[in-house]
Amino acid sequence: MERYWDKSIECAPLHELRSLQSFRLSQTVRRVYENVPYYRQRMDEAGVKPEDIVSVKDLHKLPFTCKQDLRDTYPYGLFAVGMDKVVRLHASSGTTGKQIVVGYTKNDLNTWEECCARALTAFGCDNTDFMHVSYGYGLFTGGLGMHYGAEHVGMTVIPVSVGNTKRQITVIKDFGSTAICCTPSYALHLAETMEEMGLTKDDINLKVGVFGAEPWTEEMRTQIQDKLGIKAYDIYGLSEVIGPGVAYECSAQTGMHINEDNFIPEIIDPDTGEVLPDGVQGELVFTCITKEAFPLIRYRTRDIAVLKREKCSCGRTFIKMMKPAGRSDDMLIIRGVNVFPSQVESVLLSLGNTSPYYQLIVDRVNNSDTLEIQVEISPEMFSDTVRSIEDQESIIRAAVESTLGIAAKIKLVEPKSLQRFEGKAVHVIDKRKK
Ligand code: DLL
Repeated sequence: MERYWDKSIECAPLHELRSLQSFRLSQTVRRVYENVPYYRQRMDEAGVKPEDIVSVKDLHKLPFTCKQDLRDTYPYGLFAVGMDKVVRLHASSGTTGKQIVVGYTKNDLNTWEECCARALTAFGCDNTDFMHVSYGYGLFTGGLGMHYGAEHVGMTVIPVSVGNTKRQITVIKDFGSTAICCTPSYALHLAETMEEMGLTKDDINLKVGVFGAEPWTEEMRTQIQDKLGIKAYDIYGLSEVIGPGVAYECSAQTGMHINEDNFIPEIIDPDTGEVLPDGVQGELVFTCITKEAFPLIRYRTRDIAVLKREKCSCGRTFIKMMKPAGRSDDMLIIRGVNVFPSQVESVLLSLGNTSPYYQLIVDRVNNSDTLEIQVEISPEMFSDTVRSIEDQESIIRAAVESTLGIAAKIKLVEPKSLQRFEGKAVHVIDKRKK
């Protein structure tokens, strides 16, 4: 039976949800106009006044906010309350440039806990569960976000953070963890380490995995579920908007429901900014309508996704976002063709006997882009003949070419020779960016 944290809102009729969103949006816009000079200036430039925004239908009149705006106002320029009301700061990892800072009031932390509690309840967790948190604690929102969300549900939280994988497995085994949250790539690394320690999924008590913070494919889900003996769920979020819990899967696992009473999503054409209809792929944009300290207006996430409002078997009415293909800044353009690392992952894992560890190396030789895909072979294949390894390379080459539409050099490498990651995995080395 489907379980809800707050059925009245998660399954609210659409017209009720819309009027709540419209009310909260108009209030938020008024507040940022009054309290944040940056928003006031941008709205004045666009010729929009707070009174022009009375419903969700008016959203498109507002200017976008992008990562550069956050950098330009670093550190606190977009905060809408005084620092005396701010009780927590987090920061984005800053892998794609200068870091940005986000702030939370006490109410914002409550909102965040609620969002994560809804997700965990949809995943079947309750106060009888033990939650092993292996997201990093610190400025990254993964650790503390899931920590307080799980406590809110009443789960027994085990705040392990990242690192020391063998010890993590001992903790999972000895403390009887029934749920785990970490990046999907780290879940695979845990499974691999467990095997090295001579343990199987029958030696642990895990039932549920809460995975997000990086793109992962359905094929990866199958591998993780098989290796750890769990049901793996997807959770989405970003620091700028609140952290994990912006969207979450339900039992249907056909997309993630967005907590629409807090965040209004839109999909836009990343080149023109035009709002696209549901079902069309584009860049995901969020407007925060309940946040006090850091209420972003039409924030361009750079995540490429599709929104679908359809009747869900779980009963929730919140719109669903399909698994994001990746970020527009992770998208590689190789000889004019758009390539997401997640597409390569999908091809590799669908072929069966390759491992989920891979790396894309992009370079430019004689003014032409080159793509090499290094894939770890499974330990069983390692003992095979050179001939059969070559055969495997050509099978992968053909599959990659037919899916991506470009040729790639495939290089099979020894088991465990590629780097493992405790947080977000890095799958691309782009030497053209030197
Ligand atoms: O990664 C927050 C988070 C922590 C989400 C734990 C889920 C679980 P940032 O470090 O700001 O915040 O990175 C946000 O990560 O824009 C996406 O590109 C990517 N991302 C997050 N969740 C998913 C997901 C956290 N489920 C960026 N699938 C986002 C694909 C995801 N990508």
